[in-house]
Amino acid sequence: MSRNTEVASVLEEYADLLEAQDVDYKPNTYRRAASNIRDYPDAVEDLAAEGADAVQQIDAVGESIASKVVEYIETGEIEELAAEREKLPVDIEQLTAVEGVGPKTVKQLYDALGVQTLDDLEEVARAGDVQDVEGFGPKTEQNILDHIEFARAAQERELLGDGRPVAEDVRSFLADVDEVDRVEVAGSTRRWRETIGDVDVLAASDAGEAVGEALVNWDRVDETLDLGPTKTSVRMNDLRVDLRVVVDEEFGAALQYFTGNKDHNITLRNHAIEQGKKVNEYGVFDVSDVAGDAEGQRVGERLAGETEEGVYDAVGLPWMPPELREDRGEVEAAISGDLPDLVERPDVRGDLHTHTNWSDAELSVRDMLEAAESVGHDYVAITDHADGPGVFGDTGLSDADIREQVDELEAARDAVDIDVFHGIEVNITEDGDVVETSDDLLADLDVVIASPHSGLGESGGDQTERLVAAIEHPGVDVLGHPSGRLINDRPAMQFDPDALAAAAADAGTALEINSNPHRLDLWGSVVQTAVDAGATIAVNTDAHSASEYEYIEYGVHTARRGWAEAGDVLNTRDADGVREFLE
Ligand code: DGT
Ligand code: CA
Ligand code: CA
Ligand code: ZN
Repeated sequence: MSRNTEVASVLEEYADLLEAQDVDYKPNTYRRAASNIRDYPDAVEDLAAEGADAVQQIDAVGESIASKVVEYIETGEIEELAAEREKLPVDIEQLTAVEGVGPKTVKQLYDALGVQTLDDLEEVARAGDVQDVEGFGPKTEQNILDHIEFARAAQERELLGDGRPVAEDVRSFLADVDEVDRVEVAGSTRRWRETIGDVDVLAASDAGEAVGEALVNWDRVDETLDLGPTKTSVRMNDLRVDLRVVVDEEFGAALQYFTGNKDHNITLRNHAIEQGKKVNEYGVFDVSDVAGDAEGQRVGERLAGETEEGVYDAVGLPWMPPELREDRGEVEAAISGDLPDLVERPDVRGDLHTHTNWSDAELSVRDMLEAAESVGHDYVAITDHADGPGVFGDTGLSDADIREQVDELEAARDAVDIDVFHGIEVNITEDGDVVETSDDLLADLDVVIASPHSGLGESGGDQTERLVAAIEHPGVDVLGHPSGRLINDRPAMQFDPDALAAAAADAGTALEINSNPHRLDLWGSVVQTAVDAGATIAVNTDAHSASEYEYIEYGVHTARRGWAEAGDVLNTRDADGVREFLE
């Protein structure tokens, strides 16, 4: 992969340091640029090699940011950033990961108490020193203590959205290595878990040494952690990549084993034991005639191991998609023949949540429609932000704005060959109402998404009532990113999944899977509860740019982690089917 993520986080650090010093506007300009660089489909270092002008192709990247990007790529540092770091020598990324601690708080705590790291922060909060700092109190101090653990845990796992592209690149690199017979991604990345500890890749080869050598000599690898004939580990893009090499004959068993998760493997092994069989990373073995004290992993009659299908088949089960392998009842369902027929990417026919330059995105209505058409959608909904609590600055639309947007939408409609829905994303107030958008207007629009944008995090206590009220609001069609979580940055609101699911099924309001890799909200276990209760799921991207339409893949795999079939997902229907649901 490219260095886009790395460059983005450097710019974000600069933005935080500027904000800490009370600089206006600039921090947000840098953050917007950082976010676009992170999501830019081409490698920022290639643009930088062409010069600052080329870097400016990226939306929201102006002259001064572009020259800093070039400086960073060329020298490994940015002089102005180094100066800011000297003024405020703290680990600002780590500290601002604590909910409720922003850049300005970091500066106050540094000035008053010399806090530089998360450990320092924990120490002074435990000692009760934070509440004595001017502008702080016992409540803030407790809040910090409550959220330190989450911030710490968040640093240990990476986003699937960062790991998946690396895993795919490693796989295609290894597929071209002569000594490699087969190669697959394994582990949590293959199960599409929303965060990953490391990336696991499995190769089949008779020449493990050469395969490991090939990987560590690849120019994309930043550091070799371990090199050997069966196991090689490297660091790439700040991720750990574990490569295992096995013989082709045992590839299926190894793939099954290293895909996990651990609990799924244990349940599967126990199922095998009941049949006098043994499943391990080398194969499936009939051990019914083997003496209890027989040594070794490859004992008894070998039944399977070359393919994963063979492994499951040898214990009387159908192969099951990796997304299901979380030990949430999949082995039992496989035994009784009740595995779901999971939704697939091609089933999805449109996107019901997108933004334009009418609110906080860059592209015009027409550009977003054309982009939707070019990713192959049959329809798309434009759903810009309404005014309301939690909506960034003045980017939210008033009723009058929305009425005005109709004209532009009508004009743009003719430019594309897909169905277009006009919608809005309204804000759920703390008491569950949706405000500042009149009921009349909501009734006139094709689709209304209600999302929480304020009162987020877990500090507000149980928010079930608030979310259920929004679900039951007669104007609302879809509950958007229901928990408000930002993975590793902001915890999900607390709510009761059963209550949410039942209310959604009852009211005929769809529950969103927001496909943005920073959100993936809702997620597997809650989706499974919703699907069980008969609720409808909407897999949306919340695209704020053309490239973000591609996030749909993450949403689809998240739906699969929730056992969703095509019939459970609103946007697998054709446009008329969606219209019927919305009415
Ligand atoms: P991660 O990396 O924390 O996101 O999660 P995974 O699932 O990728 O776990 P990882 O990388 O530690 O190991 C890869 C797979 O190997 C895991 O999903 C299941 C298997 N595995 C690892 N350790 C054990 C174990 O102690 N017992 C069993 N049954 N399987 C294991
Ligand atoms: Ca892993
Ligand atoms: Ca691993
Ligand atoms: Zn949105």
